[in-house]
Amino acid sequence: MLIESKTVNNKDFGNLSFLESNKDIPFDIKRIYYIYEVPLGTKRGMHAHKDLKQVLWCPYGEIDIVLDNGIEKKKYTLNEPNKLILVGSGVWRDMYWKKEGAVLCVAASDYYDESDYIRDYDEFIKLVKEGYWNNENKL
Ligand code: T46
Repeated sequence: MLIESKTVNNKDFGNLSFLESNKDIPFDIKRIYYIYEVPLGTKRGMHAHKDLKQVLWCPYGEIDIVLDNGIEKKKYTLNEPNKLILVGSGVWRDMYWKKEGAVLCVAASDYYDESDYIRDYDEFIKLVKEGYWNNENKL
C-alpha cells in the first residue's frame, strides 16, 4: 500500500517530510535501518516475514520493489522522498537497485529476528496455501 508523507514545502529552503507512528505508520516503530552503496542492478530481498510490518522509502535514487502475496504481484517504483510503501506480514519482496547511489530506508514494527524470515519461496507458498495469514496479506 502506498503512503504519502506530509510535507512542508518552502521554495527558498526546501522541503521537510514527516511521518508519525500510529498515525501515518500503522504500528510502533521499533527499528530503523537503511541500505546504501548497493551496486547498480543488484537484487536484494527474496524473502517474506511471518509477522514483521515495515514501511519502505527511497530518499535518494530509484528502487523497484516487487511484492508478491502468493496470489498476485505488484511492482512499486520508489523514486521520490515523500513516497513510501507499507509492506505487511506474509508478503514476499524483491528489491532492484535502478540508480547508482540509491538508498533504501526502512521503519520496522519489531527488532531484528532471523526466525521471522521465510527465505525459501516454496515454504512461503506452502504457508499461503495453509492460510497462515488468513488471506490478510494484502499488497
Ligand atoms: C527487508 C528488506 C526490505 C541485521 O543484522 N539486522 C537488521 O536489522 C537487518 C535488517 C539485517 N541484519 C543482517 C541479516 C543479514 O545477515 O544483515 C544482513 C543482510 O540482511 P538481508 O539479506 O535480509 O538484507 P535484504 O536487503 O535482503 O533485506 C532487508 C531486511 O533484512 C528485510 O527485513 O524486508 O531489507
